[in-house]
Amino acid sequence: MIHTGKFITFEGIEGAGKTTGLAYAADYLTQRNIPFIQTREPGGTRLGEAVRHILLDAAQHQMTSEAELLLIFAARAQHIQQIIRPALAAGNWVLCDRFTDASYAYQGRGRGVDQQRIALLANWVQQDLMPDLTLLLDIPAKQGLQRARQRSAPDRFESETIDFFTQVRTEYLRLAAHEADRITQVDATLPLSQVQQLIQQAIQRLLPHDN
Ligand code: Z5A
Repeated sequence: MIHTGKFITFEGIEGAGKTTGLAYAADYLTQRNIPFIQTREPGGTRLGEAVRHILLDAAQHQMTSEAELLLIFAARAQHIQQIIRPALAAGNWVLCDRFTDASYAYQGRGRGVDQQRIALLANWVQQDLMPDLTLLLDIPAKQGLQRARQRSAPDRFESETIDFFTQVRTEYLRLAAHEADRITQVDATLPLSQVQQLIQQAIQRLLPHDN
């Protein structure tokens, strides 16, 4: 049997706590001597980080929804081939801040791109690659934005309205209901210690029994 690592993605709207949750998961795997890498989308490769810079640039306000989607999938194709697949094949776990669910939520529900087009691109660039576990950190849009906007000047996505992020959240919740085996929904409004406990429980289910 080929030994492969597990692929865990973190999703949620702006300010839900994905980055905080991923850092906790990284500590948890470190304590158990499980080899892993941590990465993010858009990004994770030189090309992906360059694309990320374009995508987040507030000056790119004329970017069309189609161009946005294709840039995201170009970065994803590079990320999968250069980083994710080789890491998993070498037995490493992969912790990834956002993946394709974000495309259904942001570009599909948020921007109104046909979900079937997104599915077509996903099938093309991912083939059989799917996360083993997706942690959906769920928070109402207003609360998430309050957390996120305490930080810095808003980027191109962060400048969107509450309605936009409410739509994005709705799609994430729909995906979680539809793919309950893969997606674990975590109430991100809970105190951090409880959120971490829920993340730990979900990851534990992926561990071999002797770990
Ligand atoms: N995007 C897309 O459109 N389509 C795609 O396919 C992909 C991405 C892959 C960049 O993503 C943009 O890319 C994203 C969608 C688009 N834009 N938006 N929105 P990103 O992941 O880099 O950006 P982000 O959503 O802006 O991440 P974020 O704002 O850093 O949020 P976060 O990682 O979820 O939150 P955090 O940094 O962990 O926590 C935020 C604050 O809350 C921080 O001060 C924490 O200490 C605090 N926090 C966290 N948890 C708690 C709890 N439980 N209680 C209290 N406070 C907490």
